Amino acid sequence: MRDSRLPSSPGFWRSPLRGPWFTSVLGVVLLGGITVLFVTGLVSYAAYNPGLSPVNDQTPGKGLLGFYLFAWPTNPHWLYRFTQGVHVTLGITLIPVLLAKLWSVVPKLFALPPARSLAHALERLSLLLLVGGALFEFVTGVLNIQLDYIFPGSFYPLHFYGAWVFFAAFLAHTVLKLPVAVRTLRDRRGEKDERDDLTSPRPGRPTLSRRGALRLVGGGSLLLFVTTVGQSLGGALRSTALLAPHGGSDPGSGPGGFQINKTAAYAGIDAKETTDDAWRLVVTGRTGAVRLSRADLLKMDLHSSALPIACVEGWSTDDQWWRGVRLRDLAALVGYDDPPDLLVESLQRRGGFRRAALRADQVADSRSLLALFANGEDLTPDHGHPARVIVPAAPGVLNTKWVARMTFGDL
Ligand SMILES: Nc1nc2c(c(=O)[nH]1)N[C@H]1C(S)=C(S)[C@@H](COP(=O)(O)O)O[C@H]1N2
Ligand SMILES: [Mo]
Repeated sequence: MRDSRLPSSPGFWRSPLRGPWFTSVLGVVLLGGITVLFVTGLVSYAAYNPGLSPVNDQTPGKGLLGFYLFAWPTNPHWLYRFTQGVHVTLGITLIPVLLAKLWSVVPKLFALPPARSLAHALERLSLLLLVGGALFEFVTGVLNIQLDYIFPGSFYPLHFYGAWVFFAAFLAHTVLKLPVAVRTLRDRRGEKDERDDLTSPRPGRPTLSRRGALRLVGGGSLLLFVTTVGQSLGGALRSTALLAPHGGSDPGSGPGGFQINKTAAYAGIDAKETTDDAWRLVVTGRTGAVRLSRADLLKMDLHSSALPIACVEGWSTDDQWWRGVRLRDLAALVGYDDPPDLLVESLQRRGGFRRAALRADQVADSRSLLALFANGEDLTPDHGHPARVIVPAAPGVLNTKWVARMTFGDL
Protein backbone atom coordinates (compact mmCIF):
# COMPACT_ATOMS: atom_id res chain seq x y z
CA MET A 1 0.00 0.00 0.00
CA ARG A 2 2.78 2.44 0.78
CA ASP A 3 4.45 1.65 -2.54
CA SER A 4 4.84 5.11 -4.06
CA ARG A 5 4.57 3.67 -7.58
CA LEU A 6 0.83 3.29 -7.01
CA PRO A 7 -1.51 6.28 -7.32
CA SER A 8 -3.24 5.10 -4.15
CA SER A 9 -0.09 6.03 -2.25
CA PRO A 10 0.28 9.69 -1.17
CA GLY A 11 3.95 9.48 -2.14
CA PHE A 12 3.02 8.86 -5.78
CA TRP A 13 1.86 12.47 -6.10
CA ARG A 14 4.95 14.66 -6.11
CA SER A 15 3.86 18.12 -7.21
CA PRO A 16 4.89 20.67 -4.57
CA LEU A 17 2.05 22.91 -5.74
CA ARG A 18 -0.68 20.81 -4.18
CA GLY A 19 -1.83 21.92 -0.76
CA PRO A 20 -4.77 23.46 1.07
CA TRP A 21 -3.92 27.04 0.10
CA PHE A 22 -3.88 26.37 -3.64
CA THR A 23 -7.08 24.29 -3.47
CA SER A 24 -8.81 26.86 -1.25
CA VAL A 25 -8.13 29.81 -3.54
CA LEU A 26 -9.49 27.92 -6.54
CA GLY A 27 -12.43 26.65 -4.49
CA VAL A 28 -13.47 30.12 -3.38
CA VAL A 29 -13.31 31.41 -6.97
CA LEU A 30 -15.50 28.52 -8.09
CA LEU A 31 -17.93 29.09 -5.22
CA GLY A 32 -18.69 32.57 -6.52
CA GLY A 33 -18.50 31.68 -10.20
CA ILE A 34 -20.61 28.53 -10.14
CA THR A 35 -23.31 30.20 -8.06
CA VAL A 36 -23.63 32.88 -10.75
CA LEU A 37 -23.69 30.16 -13.44
CA PHE A 38 -26.46 28.33 -11.60
CA VAL A 39 -28.63 31.42 -11.19
CA THR A 40 -28.15 32.69 -14.76
CA GLY A 41 -28.80 29.16 -16.02
CA LEU A 42 -32.07 28.83 -14.12
CA VAL A 43 -33.31 32.19 -15.35
CA SER A 44 -32.35 31.22 -18.90
CA TYR A 45 -34.68 28.26 -18.59
CA ALA A 46 -37.49 30.50 -17.29
CA ALA A 47 -36.91 32.90 -20.19
CA TYR A 48 -37.61 30.08 -22.59
CA ASN A 49 -41.33 30.03 -21.61
CA PRO A 50 -41.29 26.35 -20.70
CA GLY A 51 -44.78 26.65 -19.23
CA LEU A 52 -46.25 27.12 -22.70
CA SER A 53 -46.26 23.39 -23.21
CA PRO A 54 -45.87 21.31 -25.19
CA VAL A 55 -44.59 23.81 -27.74
CA ASN A 56 -41.45 25.06 -26.05
CA ASP A 57 -40.71 22.09 -23.85
CA GLN A 58 -41.98 18.53 -23.60
CA THR A 59 -41.52 18.40 -19.83
CA PRO A 60 -42.53 21.93 -18.98
CA GLY A 61 -43.15 21.98 -15.25
CA LYS A 62 -39.96 20.19 -14.26
CA GLY A 63 -41.85 18.95 -11.20
CA LEU A 64 -40.47 20.22 -7.92
CA LEU A 65 -37.45 21.69 -9.66
CA GLY A 66 -39.69 24.09 -11.52
CA PHE A 67 -40.84 25.70 -8.27
CA TYR A 68 -39.04 28.91 -9.09
CA LEU A 69 -40.34 29.40 -12.65
CA PHE A 70 -41.63 32.90 -13.27
CA ALA A 71 -42.89 34.95 -16.16
CA TRP A 72 -39.83 36.40 -17.88
CA PRO A 73 -40.20 40.19 -18.19
CA THR A 74 -39.85 42.19 -21.41
CA ASN A 75 -37.72 44.87 -19.71
CA PRO A 76 -34.99 45.91 -20.04
CA HIS A 77 -34.97 44.90 -23.69
CA TRP A 78 -31.39 43.59 -23.41
CA LEU A 79 -32.15 41.40 -20.39
CA TYR A 80 -31.54 38.00 -21.96
CA ARG A 81 -28.58 39.36 -23.87
CA PHE A 82 -27.06 40.21 -20.50
CA THR A 83 -27.95 37.13 -18.45
CA GLN A 84 -27.02 34.63 -21.13
CA GLY A 85 -23.88 36.54 -22.10
CA VAL A 86 -22.78 36.31 -18.46
CA HIS A 87 -23.70 32.61 -18.28
CA VAL A 88 -21.74 31.55 -21.34
CA THR A 89 -18.76 33.89 -20.98
CA LEU A 90 -18.31 33.08 -17.30
CA GLY A 91 -18.70 29.34 -17.93
CA ILE A 92 -15.93 29.41 -20.52
CA THR A 93 -13.72 31.61 -18.37
CA LEU A 94 -13.99 29.22 -15.43
CA ILE A 95 -12.77 26.17 -17.36
CA PRO A 96 -9.08 26.58 -16.41
CA VAL A 97 -10.05 27.19 -12.77
CA LEU A 98 -12.19 24.05 -12.71
CA LEU A 99 -9.44 21.94 -14.28
CA ALA A 100 -6.82 23.28 -11.88
CA LYS A 101 -9.11 22.63 -8.92
CA LEU A 102 -9.70 19.03 -10.01
CA TRP A 103 -5.97 18.55 -10.57
CA SER A 104 -5.21 19.91 -7.11
CA VAL A 105 -7.34 17.25 -5.40
CA VAL A 106 -6.81 14.33 -7.78
CA PRO A 107 -4.75 12.26 -5.30
CA LYS A 108 -7.90 11.93 -3.19
CA LEU A 109 -9.65 10.19 -6.04
CA PHE A 110 -7.25 7.25 -5.67
CA ALA A 111 -6.99 7.18 -1.89
CA LEU A 112 -7.49 3.79 -0.24
CA PRO A 113 -9.35 2.32 1.53
CA PRO A 114 -12.35 3.50 -0.53
CA ALA A 115 -14.30 4.18 2.64
CA ARG A 116 -13.13 4.41 6.22
CA SER A 117 -16.61 4.86 7.64
CA LEU A 118 -20.18 5.36 6.53
CA ALA A 119 -19.71 9.13 6.71
CA HIS A 120 -16.57 8.88 4.61
CA ALA A 121 -18.36 6.66 2.07
CA LEU A 122 -21.17 9.21 1.78
CA GLU A 123 -18.68 12.01 1.37
CA ARG A 124 -16.90 10.19 -1.46
CA LEU A 125 -20.21 9.44 -3.15
CA SER A 126 -21.13 13.12 -3.02
CA LEU A 127 -17.74 13.95 -4.53
CA LEU A 128 -18.51 11.61 -7.41
CA LEU A 129 -21.71 13.59 -8.07
CA LEU A 130 -19.80 16.83 -7.66
CA VAL A 131 -17.00 16.02 -10.09
CA GLY A 132 -19.24 14.10 -12.49
CA GLY A 133 -21.83 16.88 -12.37
CA ALA A 134 -19.23 19.60 -12.98
CA LEU A 135 -17.75 17.77 -15.96
CA PHE A 136 -21.19 17.00 -17.36
CA GLU A 137 -22.39 20.60 -17.11
CA PHE A 138 -19.24 22.12 -18.59
CA VAL A 139 -19.03 19.56 -21.41
CA THR A 140 -22.71 19.80 -22.42
CA GLY A 141 -22.54 23.59 -22.20
CA VAL A 142 -19.47 23.85 -24.39
CA LEU A 143 -20.87 21.36 -26.92
CA ASN A 144 -24.07 23.37 -27.15
CA ILE A 145 -22.33 26.66 -27.83
CA GLN A 146 -20.07 24.98 -30.36
CA LEU A 147 -23.30 24.01 -32.14
CA ASP A 148 -22.66 20.31 -31.75
CA TYR A 149 -26.15 19.17 -30.95
CA ILE A 150 -25.18 15.56 -30.44
CA PHE A 151 -27.40 14.93 -27.44
CA PRO A 152 -30.00 12.23 -27.19
CA GLY A 153 -32.99 14.52 -26.94
CA SER A 154 -32.82 18.15 -26.16
CA PHE A 155 -29.98 20.08 -24.60
CA TYR A 156 -32.27 21.95 -22.24
CA PRO A 157 -33.56 19.10 -20.01
CA LEU A 158 -30.10 17.50 -19.83
CA HIS A 159 -28.32 20.67 -18.83
CA PHE A 160 -31.18 21.61 -16.51
CA TYR A 161 -31.40 18.34 -14.56
CA GLY A 162 -27.62 18.02 -14.57
CA ALA A 163 -27.40 21.49 -13.03
CA TRP A 164 -29.61 20.51 -10.10
CA VAL A 165 -27.66 17.33 -9.37
CA PHE A 166 -24.41 19.21 -9.65
CA PHE A 167 -25.56 22.15 -7.55
CA ALA A 168 -26.91 19.93 -4.77
CA ALA A 169 -23.53 18.19 -4.50
CA PHE A 170 -21.83 21.58 -4.78
CA LEU A 171 -23.85 22.98 -1.86
CA ALA A 172 -23.07 19.97 0.34
CA HIS A 173 -19.40 20.30 -0.54
CA THR A 174 -19.45 24.03 0.24
CA VAL A 175 -21.01 23.46 3.66
CA LEU A 176 -18.35 20.85 4.47
CA LYS A 177 -15.31 22.65 3.09
CA LEU A 178 -15.88 26.39 3.21
CA PRO A 179 -14.89 26.75 6.89
CA VAL A 180 -11.58 24.99 6.20
CA ALA A 181 -10.95 27.07 3.08
CA VAL A 182 -11.67 30.33 4.91
CA ARG A 183 -9.37 29.34 7.77
CA THR A 184 -6.62 28.37 5.34
CA LEU A 185 -6.85 31.63 3.45
CA ARG A 186 -7.05 33.72 6.61
CA ASP A 187 -3.92 32.13 8.03
CA ARG A 188 -2.10 33.23 4.88
CA ARG A 189 0.03 30.14 4.97
CA GLY A 190 0.56 30.59 1.25
CA GLU A 191 3.77 28.77 0.53
CA LYS A 192 4.17 26.79 3.72
CA ASP A 193 1.31 24.42 4.39
CA GLU A 194 1.57 21.99 7.24
CA ARG A 195 1.09 18.29 6.59
CA ASP A 196 -2.38 17.47 5.39
CA ASP A 197 -3.98 15.15 2.86
CA LEU A 198 -3.40 17.49 -0.10
CA THR A 199 0.28 18.25 0.35
CA SER A 200 2.69 15.67 -1.07
CA PRO A 201 4.69 13.83 1.66
CA ARG A 202 7.73 13.78 -0.63
CA PRO A 203 7.37 16.80 -2.91
CA GLY A 204 9.54 17.14 -6.00
CA ARG A 205 11.60 20.26 -6.64
CA PRO A 206 9.38 23.26 -7.36
CA THR A 207 9.62 24.70 -10.87
CA LEU A 208 6.87 27.21 -10.18
CA SER A 209 5.56 28.82 -7.02
CA ARG A 210 1.95 28.38 -6.00
CA ARG A 211 1.29 32.01 -6.74
CA GLY A 212 2.95 31.51 -10.12
CA ALA A 213 0.67 28.54 -10.80
CA LEU A 214 -2.36 30.64 -9.89
CA ARG A 215 -1.20 33.36 -12.23
CA LEU A 216 -0.96 30.75 -14.99
CA VAL A 217 -4.52 29.58 -14.36
CA GLY A 218 -5.71 33.19 -14.21
CA GLY A 219 -3.87 33.92 -17.45
CA GLY A 220 -5.61 30.98 -19.14
CA SER A 221 -8.97 32.26 -17.94
CA LEU A 222 -8.17 35.77 -19.10
CA LEU A 223 -7.22 34.50 -22.55
CA LEU A 224 -10.49 32.57 -22.85
CA PHE A 225 -12.39 35.61 -21.59
CA VAL A 226 -10.96 38.08 -24.10
CA THR A 227 -11.45 35.68 -27.01
CA THR A 228 -15.08 34.99 -26.07
CA VAL A 229 -16.67 38.07 -24.54
CA GLY A 230 -16.76 40.00 -27.84
CA GLN A 231 -19.63 37.85 -29.09
CA SER A 232 -21.87 39.31 -26.40
CA LEU A 233 -20.45 42.83 -26.25
CA GLY A 234 -20.78 43.69 -29.89
CA GLY A 235 -19.62 46.79 -31.69
CA ALA A 236 -16.00 46.76 -32.76
CA LEU A 237 -15.20 44.17 -30.09
CA ARG A 238 -17.19 41.49 -31.90
CA SER A 239 -14.22 40.64 -34.11
CA THR A 240 -12.13 39.75 -31.02
CA ALA A 241 -14.35 36.74 -30.28
CA LEU A 242 -11.97 34.36 -32.02
CA LEU A 243 -13.05 31.38 -29.95
CA ALA A 244 -16.78 31.84 -30.38
CA PRO A 245 -18.23 29.73 -33.18
CA HIS A 246 -19.92 32.70 -34.82
CA GLY A 247 -17.47 35.24 -33.47
CA GLY A 248 -14.76 35.08 -36.06
CA SER A 249 -17.14 34.73 -39.00
CA ASP A 250 -18.09 37.96 -40.71
CA PRO A 251 -21.86 38.43 -40.88
CA GLY A 252 -21.32 40.80 -43.83
CA SER A 253 -22.29 44.44 -44.04
CA GLY A 254 -25.41 46.39 -44.89
CA PRO A 255 -28.88 46.15 -43.31
CA GLY A 256 -28.76 42.34 -43.04
CA GLY A 257 -25.17 42.35 -41.77
CA PHE A 258 -25.71 40.86 -38.35
CA GLN A 259 -25.37 37.34 -37.02
CA ILE A 260 -27.35 34.56 -38.69
CA ASN A 261 -28.18 31.41 -36.81
CA LYS A 262 -29.79 29.04 -39.34
CA THR A 263 -29.74 30.12 -42.98
CA ALA A 264 -32.75 29.85 -45.30
CA ALA A 265 -30.89 27.15 -47.23
CA TYR A 266 -30.33 25.12 -44.05
CA ALA A 267 -33.97 25.47 -43.09
CA GLY A 268 -35.04 24.31 -46.56
CA ILE A 269 -36.97 27.49 -47.32
CA ASP A 270 -38.08 27.43 -50.95
CA ALA A 271 -37.79 30.93 -52.45
CA LYS A 272 -40.94 30.24 -54.50
CA GLU A 273 -42.99 30.09 -51.29
CA THR A 274 -41.82 33.45 -50.01
CA THR A 275 -42.65 35.66 -53.02
CA ASP A 276 -45.32 38.35 -52.59
CA ASP A 277 -47.65 36.31 -54.82
CA ALA A 278 -47.25 33.01 -53.02
CA TRP A 279 -46.81 33.88 -49.35
CA ARG A 280 -49.85 34.25 -47.11
CA LEU A 281 -49.90 34.64 -43.36
CA VAL A 282 -52.70 32.76 -41.61
CA VAL A 283 -53.75 34.44 -38.37
CA THR A 284 -56.23 32.58 -36.19
CA GLY A 285 -58.07 33.70 -33.07
CA ARG A 286 -61.44 34.10 -31.38
CA THR A 287 -63.16 35.40 -34.50
CA GLY A 288 -61.74 32.77 -36.84
CA ALA A 289 -58.89 32.83 -39.34
CA VAL A 290 -57.70 35.55 -41.72
CA ARG A 291 -55.23 35.18 -44.58
CA LEU A 292 -52.99 38.17 -45.11
CA SER A 293 -50.66 38.94 -48.00
CA ARG A 294 -47.60 41.06 -47.52
CA ALA A 295 -49.49 43.93 -49.14
CA ASP A 296 -52.27 43.53 -46.55
CA LEU A 297 -49.71 43.72 -43.74
CA LEU A 298 -48.10 46.82 -45.26
CA LYS A 299 -51.50 48.53 -45.14
CA MET A 300 -51.66 48.07 -41.36
CA ASP A 301 -49.94 50.48 -38.93
CA LEU A 302 -46.21 49.90 -39.10
CA HIS A 303 -44.00 50.47 -36.07
CA SER A 304 -40.29 50.36 -35.35
CA SER A 305 -38.33 48.98 -32.43
CA ALA A 306 -34.62 48.66 -31.72
CA LEU A 307 -34.00 45.17 -30.35
CA PRO A 308 -31.15 42.65 -30.27
CA ILE A 309 -31.09 38.95 -31.09
CA ALA A 310 -29.65 37.08 -28.11
CA CYS A 311 -29.07 33.36 -28.50
CA VAL A 312 -28.83 30.73 -25.76
CA GLU A 313 -25.41 29.98 -27.25
CA GLY A 314 -24.19 33.24 -25.73
CA TRP A 315 -23.75 35.40 -28.81
CA SER A 316 -25.96 38.38 -29.34
CA THR A 317 -26.29 41.24 -31.79
CA ASP A 318 -26.38 44.93 -31.13
CA ASP A 319 -29.84 46.48 -31.33
CA GLN A 320 -31.20 46.28 -34.86
CA TRP A 321 -33.96 48.48 -36.24
CA TRP A 322 -36.97 46.31 -36.94
CA ARG A 323 -40.13 47.54 -38.61
CA GLY A 324 -43.41 45.73 -38.95
CA VAL A 325 -46.83 45.11 -37.48
CA ARG A 326 -47.35 44.99 -33.73
CA LEU A 327 -48.23 41.55 -32.42
CA ARG A 328 -51.03 43.07 -30.38
CA ASP A 329 -52.52 44.64 -33.51
CA LEU A 330 -52.62 41.19 -35.10
CA ALA A 331 -54.29 39.87 -31.95
CA ALA A 332 -56.91 42.63 -32.23
CA LEU A 333 -57.52 41.62 -35.84
CA VAL A 334 -58.80 38.23 -34.69
CA GLY A 335 -60.85 39.41 -31.74
CA TYR A 336 -58.52 40.07 -28.81
CA ASP A 337 -58.30 43.58 -27.40
CA ASP A 338 -56.45 42.07 -24.48
CA PRO A 339 -53.82 39.85 -26.13
CA PRO A 340 -53.57 36.16 -25.12
CA ASP A 341 -50.66 33.77 -25.67
CA LEU A 342 -49.47 33.19 -29.20
CA LEU A 343 -48.22 30.16 -31.11
CA VAL A 344 -46.01 31.08 -34.07
CA GLU A 345 -45.23 28.53 -36.78
CA SER A 346 -42.68 28.80 -39.55
CA LEU A 347 -42.73 27.81 -43.20
CA GLN A 348 -39.70 25.75 -42.33
CA ARG A 349 -40.17 21.98 -42.64
CA ARG A 350 -36.88 20.52 -41.44
CA GLY A 351 -34.22 21.16 -38.80
CA GLY A 352 -33.98 24.06 -36.38
CA PHE A 353 -36.81 25.65 -34.46
CA ARG A 354 -40.01 25.57 -36.46
CA ARG A 355 -42.40 26.98 -33.89
CA ALA A 356 -42.36 28.87 -30.63
CA ALA A 357 -44.90 30.14 -28.13
CA LEU A 358 -45.02 33.63 -26.64
CA ARG A 359 -46.70 34.67 -23.41
CA ALA A 360 -49.53 37.17 -23.33
CA ASP A 361 -47.33 39.92 -21.82
CA GLN A 362 -44.79 39.45 -24.61
CA VAL A 363 -47.56 39.76 -27.20
CA ALA A 364 -48.93 42.85 -25.46
CA ASP A 365 -45.60 44.72 -25.40
CA SER A 366 -45.77 47.50 -27.97
CA ARG A 367 -42.22 46.75 -29.13
CA SER A 368 -43.06 43.16 -30.08
CA LEU A 369 -43.39 42.97 -33.84
CA LEU A 370 -44.01 40.73 -36.76
CA ALA A 371 -41.10 42.37 -38.56
CA LEU A 372 -41.02 42.84 -42.32
CA PHE A 373 -37.97 45.09 -42.40
CA ALA A 374 -34.61 45.20 -40.65
CA ASN A 375 -32.49 48.36 -40.66
CA GLY A 376 -34.61 50.04 -43.30
CA GLU A 377 -34.76 47.26 -45.88
CA ASP A 378 -36.76 44.11 -46.51
CA LEU A 379 -35.65 41.26 -44.29
CA THR A 380 -33.00 39.18 -46.02
CA PRO A 381 -33.88 35.54 -46.71
CA ASP A 382 -31.54 34.36 -43.95
CA HIS A 383 -33.05 36.70 -41.37
CA GLY A 384 -36.54 35.40 -42.04
CA HIS A 385 -38.03 37.07 -45.14
CA PRO A 386 -40.93 37.65 -45.62
CA ALA A 387 -41.73 38.05 -41.90
CA ARG A 388 -40.29 37.17 -38.53
CA VAL A 389 -41.16 37.71 -34.89
CA ILE A 390 -39.06 39.95 -32.67
CA VAL A 391 -39.76 40.34 -28.94
CA PRO A 392 -37.88 42.43 -26.33
CA ALA A 393 -35.69 40.66 -23.75
CA ALA A 394 -36.53 37.18 -25.06
CA PRO A 395 -34.12 34.41 -26.08
CA GLY A 396 -33.45 34.34 -29.84
CA VAL A 397 -35.20 30.99 -30.19
CA LEU A 398 -38.56 32.69 -29.60
CA ASN A 399 -37.99 35.04 -32.56
CA THR A 400 -39.38 32.71 -35.22
CA LYS A 401 -38.27 33.36 -38.82
CA TRP A 402 -40.18 32.70 -42.08
CA VAL A 403 -43.51 32.94 -40.25
CA ALA A 404 -46.47 31.19 -41.89
CA ARG A 405 -49.08 30.86 -39.14
CA MET A 406 -49.95 32.72 -35.96
CA THR A 407 -52.54 31.28 -33.57
CA PHE A 408 -53.74 33.46 -30.71
CA GLY A 409 -55.32 31.88 -27.64
CA ASP A 410 -54.38 30.82 -24.12
CA LEU A 411 -51.84 28.03 -24.08
N1 LIG B 1 -37.90 29.25 -38.36
C1 LIG B 1 -36.86 29.40 -37.53
N2 LIG B 1 -36.76 30.50 -36.77
C2 LIG B 1 -35.70 30.66 -35.93
C3 LIG B 1 -34.69 29.69 -35.84
C4 LIG B 1 -34.82 28.53 -36.65
O1 LIG B 1 -33.98 27.60 -36.62
N3 LIG B 1 -35.90 28.42 -37.48
N4 LIG B 1 -33.64 29.87 -34.96
C5 LIG B 1 -33.92 30.73 -33.80
C6 LIG B 1 -32.74 31.04 -33.02
S1 LIG B 1 -32.14 29.81 -32.02
C7 LIG B 1 -32.15 32.29 -33.01
S2 LIG B 1 -30.88 32.65 -31.97
C8 LIG B 1 -32.64 33.37 -33.92
C9 LIG B 1 -31.50 33.91 -34.75
O2 LIG B 1 -31.96 34.89 -35.65
P1 LIG B 1 -30.99 35.41 -36.81
O3 LIG B 1 -30.53 34.21 -37.58
O4 LIG B 1 -31.75 36.39 -37.62
O5 LIG B 1 -29.85 36.09 -36.08
O6 LIG B 1 -33.67 32.90 -34.79
C10 LIG B 1 -34.61 32.04 -34.22
N5 LIG B 1 -35.64 31.81 -35.18
MO1 LIG C 1 -30.59 30.68 -30.72
